[in-house]
Amino acid sequence: MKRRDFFKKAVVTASSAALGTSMLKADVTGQPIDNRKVSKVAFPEKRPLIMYSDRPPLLETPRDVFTSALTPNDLFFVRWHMPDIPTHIDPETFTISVNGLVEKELKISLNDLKTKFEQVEVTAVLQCGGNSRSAFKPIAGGIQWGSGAMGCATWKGVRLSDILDQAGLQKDATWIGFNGSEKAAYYETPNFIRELKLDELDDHVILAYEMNGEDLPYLNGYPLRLIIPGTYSDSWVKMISNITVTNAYKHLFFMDVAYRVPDNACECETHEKRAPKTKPIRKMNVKSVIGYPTHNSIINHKSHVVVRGVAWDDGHGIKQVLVSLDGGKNWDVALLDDGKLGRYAYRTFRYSFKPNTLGKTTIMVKAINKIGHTQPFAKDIKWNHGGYKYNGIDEVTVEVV
Ligand SMILES: Nc1nc2c(c(=O)[nH]1)N[C@H]1C(S)=C(S)[C@@H](COP(=O)(O)O)O[C@H]1N2
Ligand SMILES: [Mo]
Repeated sequence: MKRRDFFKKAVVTASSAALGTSMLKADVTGQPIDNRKVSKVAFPEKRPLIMYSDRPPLLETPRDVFTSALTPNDLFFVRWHMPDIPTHIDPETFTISVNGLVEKELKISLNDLKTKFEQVEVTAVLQCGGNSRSAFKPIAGGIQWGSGAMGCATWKGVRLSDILDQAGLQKDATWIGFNGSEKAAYYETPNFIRELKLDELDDHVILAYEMNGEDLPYLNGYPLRLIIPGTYSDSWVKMISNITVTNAYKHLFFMDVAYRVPDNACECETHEKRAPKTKPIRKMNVKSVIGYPTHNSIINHKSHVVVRGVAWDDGHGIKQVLVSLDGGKNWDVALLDDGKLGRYAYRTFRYSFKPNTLGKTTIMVKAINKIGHTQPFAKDIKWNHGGYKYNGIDEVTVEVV
């Protein structure tokens, strides 16, 4: 660009900013960045993943893993807010304490947890509220995740309600705080604590020690983590050391500032005009991700291609997954798996076609849930400054040769 043209352009931008509303049009949201390479190094119990930071560990699962309903433990994404994660936990001496407004304070060992309570299992999607954040334009604050800040596993553990029953709640108990075991590197940073209102917690909420039939991987919260099916995972506290029952909400950084969206009907705002009120992100919206093929794959002309991927929501259940090969004009129904893993799990889908035109082909996928909610086109996604809850229609572009 010539210098003169640059100035011309700068003038155009300035005048459209003055118009205000035309700035809104510039806030077009696109597709998440989903073709990043995996790191050359791997963390213990993990295969190489897409790495954003090693301290704290921030690891993303590559898109091509999302062709099966269960995400393998060693490919499961990792997100920690604080760098100082304990490096050693002794399962023989580990206990979790339950205190605060309870009749009887408890200290439960792992062994007690596994032998003295009813053992339950739930298959559920764990998705960070910031998953796919890299799609937001202008850029939204936080890790620029592609679509792999999520996974689905079968979690085994004990119902939180059974533990609270054993402790016995006092009459004015209203909030339950969960502490992670890690520490911040600087004393100004608060520890990772989440508070949940008692009435938000149902029987599906469990304290899990097992993931897909094995101990939790260390980085996914060994030896115990909270599982809250249907909700974004910011409250699924890992490496829980302590459960404290209170009668008043304490103002906590991770509850008051992060993982919140505008408290208005569209849950949206603009870069220039922030929404005055916010609310926690909580329930997941309906979404689907294509696992195969991936971006820029080479596909043979007239060969038999089976598009595969996963779809999920907050537990209402997926009704249909639709595929478009013409930019979203026509949609065709994909085949869904039998749904045996339950309403909180991924439903896998498949869709066969024979590419009959050469060159670039874009495959688009959208899911519809049982209450009729679906995914908007990426360009119609509403912006929020935290970059949360992205669920635009997914697409990959392949090369037919
Ligand atoms: N103790 C602790 N638990 C935590 C967090 C954390 O930083 N510390 N991050 C939360 C967030 S924001 C996410 S997305 C999930 C990530 O879980 P994973 O690392 O098992 O994928 O853990 C949640 N639980
Ligand atoms: Mo998260």
